[in-house]
Amino acid sequence: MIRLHHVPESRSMRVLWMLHELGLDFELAVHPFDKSLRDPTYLAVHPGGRVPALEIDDTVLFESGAALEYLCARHPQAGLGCAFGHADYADWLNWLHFAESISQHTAALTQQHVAIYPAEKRSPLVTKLEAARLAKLFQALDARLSGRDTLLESGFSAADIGVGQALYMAKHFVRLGRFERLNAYYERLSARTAFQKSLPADGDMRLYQAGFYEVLNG
Ligand SMILES: N[C@@H](CCC(=O)N[C@@H](CS)C(=O)NCC(=O)O)C(=O)O
Repeated sequence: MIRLHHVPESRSMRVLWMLHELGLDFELAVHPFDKSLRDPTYLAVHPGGRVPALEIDDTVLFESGAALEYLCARHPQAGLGCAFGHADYADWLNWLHFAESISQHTAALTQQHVAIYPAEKRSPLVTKLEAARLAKLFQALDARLSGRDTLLESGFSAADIGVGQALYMAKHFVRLGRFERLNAYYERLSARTAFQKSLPADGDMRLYQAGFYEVLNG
């Protein structure tokens, strides 16, 4: 039994994308992005009341990076992971978890632009600093992609799934078009069938109502 607890357009999308890449059968439990994530029934699955939570038989993975690593180890034939001793192993780990470096700033920006009410409580300074820090990470990725189509020498991997999904969220706050290689990379990733299948379904609640949120004026 595989069950993914998911909020559309959130970090759980990276696990959803991975499940689709692997072609597995699974159940999708779609949650609203609200305080129901802190209900005792859900806290029994994810102790922090967050998404994703991936249930596989009696095991629960409640960190997106851990879930991707676990699925890679469980399905080595798919070639999305990288074994210790492989020339790309350290790069695979670094870039797989780089997704979370991106997502922490995206989460801060989502909070500022989307979650905080009333709007006058939002901080122009925080939006400026967090967008600048995100842009610095985009710059690092753009440099990494010089002469490469994927983050690893050995080709498409779970690292591209983690980072590609992080970019899906982050591009609401820093424009990818400023970074030519990164933009082309994201275009390639988002054209994948499994990525398309991980997008919100018709009628799903959206985290982002706007395509882009400018730094606030203060
Ligand atoms: N490091 C965790 C972060 C999980 C996380 O914070 N997820 C967000 C959605 S992107 C969430 O569930 N937020 C709910 C909340 O803050 O109440 C992971 O990668 O799984």
